[in-house]
Amino acid sequence: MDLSRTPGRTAAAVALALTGLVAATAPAASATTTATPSAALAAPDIPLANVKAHLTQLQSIATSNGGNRAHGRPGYKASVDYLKAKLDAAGFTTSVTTFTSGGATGYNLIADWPGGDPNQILMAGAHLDSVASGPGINDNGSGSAAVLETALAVSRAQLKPAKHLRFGWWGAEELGLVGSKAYVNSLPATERSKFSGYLNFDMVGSPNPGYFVYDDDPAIEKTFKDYYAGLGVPTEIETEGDGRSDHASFKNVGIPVGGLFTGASRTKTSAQAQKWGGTAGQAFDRCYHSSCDTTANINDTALDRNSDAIAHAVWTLGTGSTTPPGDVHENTADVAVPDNGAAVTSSVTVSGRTGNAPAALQVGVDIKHTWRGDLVVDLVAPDGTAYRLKNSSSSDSADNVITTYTVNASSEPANGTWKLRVQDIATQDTGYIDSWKLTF
Ligand code: DTR
Ligand code: CA
Ligand code: ZN
Ligand code: ZN
Repeated sequence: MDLSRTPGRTAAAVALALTGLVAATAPAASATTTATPSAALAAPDIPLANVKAHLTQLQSIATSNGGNRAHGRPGYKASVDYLKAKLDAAGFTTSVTTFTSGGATGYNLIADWPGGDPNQILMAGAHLDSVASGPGINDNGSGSAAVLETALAVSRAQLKPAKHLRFGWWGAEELGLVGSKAYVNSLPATERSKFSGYLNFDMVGSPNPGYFVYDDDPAIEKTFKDYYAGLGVPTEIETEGDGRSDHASFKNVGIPVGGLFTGASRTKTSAQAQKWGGTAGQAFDRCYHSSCDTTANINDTALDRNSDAIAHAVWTLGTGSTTPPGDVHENTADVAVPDNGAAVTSSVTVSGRTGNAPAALQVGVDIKHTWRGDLVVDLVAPDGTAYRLKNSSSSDSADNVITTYTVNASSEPANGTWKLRVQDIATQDTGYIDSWKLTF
């Protein structure tokens, strides 16, 4: 970052700078906000009492089975059986798949809601296992029960979504995402490419709650942030858990992911207590991985808000318009951008299309970088033609470039290897390409 700059321009001016600085040296692009799906149906309220009734059942199961619902223990399979019975009665097509971890059999529960485009799967999931030291009501009965009740709400509504809805409850997450990894590994690449997204919910009722949104896929992140903005509840990017829950299993194979989190063993700051209430200087969940993670270890407001947010996301992402498969090409591999250094690129290879690219090619960009004014960003077509997406700006001190550009690429054959090229042209700020995608 060049200290001689004069940061502090208004967001509007910076936004103008971002779009107004598109250079004349290359075919222009115009920045737009990420398109949201066409009109989606409104989600119903998820009754908190129903979610808490599931937690009471999970507590009872733990109490009757040695005090936990851990992998390899009877309390875990009893938890699976409880949820499966509810889902079968509600008309879901369920399956229980097995895997082995630590010499013990593990179980994943998968529930498909009949109908929707089988080539556009939207999945919501949560790990159902607890640690051995306690009943795991917040971690992760809360996520499991909220996802279950959302699925039951789909059934009550007899929803006919555009996409195919799938729900999953994972075993052995506490041993290292074992169940979700086994599930993803069992999917052939042709199946994985059908997933439009995986939504993960692990600890969504913490007693001293924060409101954290995963910052992985921009469209999913926006769906949750818009929901909370509608409640007037500020959110923060979830930073405690990259790779620490089941969404990582899906992200690692290129499936767009997102989710919500209310906090674990980290301590709530004064600033966070100011905006969210609760107790500063105390962990978000003092009973994390402990025997006191019981039904008393739940904040009802957080659980209610997050249950409703889950339903909002399933309805919004599941019933909106769908992009036909093969039209979206994404690369989620992180690429470091050297400080004040050479340009780096991230590629996607397009094949099987006919003719040229569209006049409104959508370029979704997710670059994590402090002082984004350092960055110059181009789309490079297979024949080497560069389309300037973003120019540098001596005053744009904001972080991150998360937006969708529209490029007139109608003179470019669609098939071939397209590149996103990013260069940091000033010192002292660093970052990386988190992901980017082309939508034809
Ligand atoms: N790994 C989860 C708890 C956890 C810790 N950080 C995050 C971030 C996002 C989701 C979950 C978590 C567990 O102990 O189950
Ligand atoms: Ca509710
Ligand atoms: Zn845990
Ligand atoms: Zn957990």
